[in-house]
Amino acid sequence: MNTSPARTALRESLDVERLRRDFPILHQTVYDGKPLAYLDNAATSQKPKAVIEALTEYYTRYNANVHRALHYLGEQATARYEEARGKVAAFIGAPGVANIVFTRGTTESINLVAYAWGRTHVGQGDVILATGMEHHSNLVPWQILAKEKGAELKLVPVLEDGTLDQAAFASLLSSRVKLVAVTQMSNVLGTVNPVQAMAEAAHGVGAKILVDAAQSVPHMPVNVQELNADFLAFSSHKMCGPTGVGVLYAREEIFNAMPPFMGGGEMISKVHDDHATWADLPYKFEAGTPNIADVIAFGAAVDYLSAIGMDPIHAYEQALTAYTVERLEEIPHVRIFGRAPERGGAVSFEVEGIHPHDLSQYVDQQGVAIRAGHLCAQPLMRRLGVPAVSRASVYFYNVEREIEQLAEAIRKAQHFFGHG
Ligand code: 7TS
Repeated sequence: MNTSPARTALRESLDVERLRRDFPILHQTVYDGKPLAYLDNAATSQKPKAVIEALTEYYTRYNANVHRALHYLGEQATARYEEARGKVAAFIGAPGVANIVFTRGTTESINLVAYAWGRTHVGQGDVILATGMEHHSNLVPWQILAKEKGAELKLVPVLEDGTLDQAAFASLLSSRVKLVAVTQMSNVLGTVNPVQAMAEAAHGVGAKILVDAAQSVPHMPVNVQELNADFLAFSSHKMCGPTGVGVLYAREEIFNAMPPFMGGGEMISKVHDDHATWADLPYKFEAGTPNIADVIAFGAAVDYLSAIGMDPIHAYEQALTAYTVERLEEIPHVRIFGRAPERGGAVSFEVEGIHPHDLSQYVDQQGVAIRAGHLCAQPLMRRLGVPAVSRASVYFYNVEREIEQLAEAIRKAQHFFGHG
């Protein structure tokens, strides 16, 4: 009988077995009858019935284009679409709906900032400061911008324990820095970065801060005003919502000072033969017919998470992550990457002598879904000195027995591949 503190904390938090019943996909066996253990939540989360039903309901009862149709269905669709915006604004503590632009995902949100804000606010000799643990989607857009503008892109180094080198960050800050682009939680190391303090420091030199919240908003309470973020980006699909929807939050005065990203229908006020004026926020940044169905279902996902509460979700995941680390550490020849004191539920590791791709394929045959590869963080892989890692990532619907299934599968893999 295991009586670890992690296990005790787990027992005392969420009623996970009840919540699991909301997720039809979790209750199946794969291959020759292995129970499915889905531990790839950092890539995408599963969807509860309420979200799946919101999609079906939209298409069966009130499918219509938004913001234009003066008929019953159009008004229903518009009302639900805008309701979702209000739910998202409240969920992240934004002052209002003008701060919330719907995009296709975190990647598009960051590119919107790079194109619309970056091209007007970053010039020759300016500095963009990102970090050595960014996902490619919070790095490549800045590389493109820096190259085009003759600006310099610098990276805050990652320390041995998986935290950012805050002394280096302080020394890299100067009046030349126009933007600090940082992830709130690393999708590889799990590290939670002190973005509130980093925002204060960035503002101290007159820079803006963009927070990549793709891995934080789904897992912990996030309040944009407490963080003092200028921009914040995240994706619906990592937080129980559908794919194809993301959010860009920005301060109103920043959005107002930005030109549009894309031109087209719905983002205009008046169009003349040779020029146009722009719609009010947030519509200025939502050209064309938006992803109506998925935005509405995303609203249902936000309702679902809010009803459970982000504090209990966070507490449960902290305990389950600690339990995951404990179980993996017991296995000989397993090395975990990242030891940050503040961390979330992405646990990357290597098993000596077994390539991460072979390992993930082997554990998959045992019913366990994990991810292997560079995890869209090649600069960080170089820093870690590995071409790829294996990663288990939990959400609030995961349970101890799935972690045990993973540990057992790794031990079996060690026998199979003749290591350990
Ligand atoms: N930023 C971070 C920190 C991420 O983890 C991801 C996706 C993105 C941005 C991009 O989000 P998207 O919704 O626009 O694709 N991360 C992962 C992952 O770790 N495995 O698959 C996708």
